[in-house]
Amino acid sequence: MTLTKNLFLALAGLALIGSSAFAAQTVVVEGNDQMKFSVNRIEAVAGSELTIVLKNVGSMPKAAMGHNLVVLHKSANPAAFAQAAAASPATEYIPAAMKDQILATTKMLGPKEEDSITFTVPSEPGEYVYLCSFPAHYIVGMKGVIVVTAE
Ligand SMILES: [Cu+2]
Repeated sequence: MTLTKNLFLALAGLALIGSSAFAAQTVVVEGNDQMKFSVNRIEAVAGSELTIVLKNVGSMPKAAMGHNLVVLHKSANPAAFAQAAAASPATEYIPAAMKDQILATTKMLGPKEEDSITFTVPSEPGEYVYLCSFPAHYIVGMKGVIVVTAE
């Protein structure tokens, strides 16, 4: 996605703050060589539109330090998902058998790459975990939560 479009989305999000009927927000999350996300908690209103931009700001090669951002359904088991993901290198660490647990996911990113996802926040309030599914990254804490509140 281009910088211009990112700026547009950010401005559009700002302009819509306070208007719950058209609530939308864009959150930029960085992933780094220390296997951490820069944002670990995102608050969102049920049914609103959420854009997450993931930027890999590290410099290690993708094969050793790739990052993605996978948003899971509330009912998913993040630890089990991460474990299955680690055994799925052919699909960039997305376990085919658990695709139905995914709300949205970015591509697996190498250094200095970025990707974004836009999706409708679930209507059911609660905590929705997001994680990086690269092997071992979830275990060392490359995860966060989207806290969904009622409209
Ligand atoms: Cu990662």
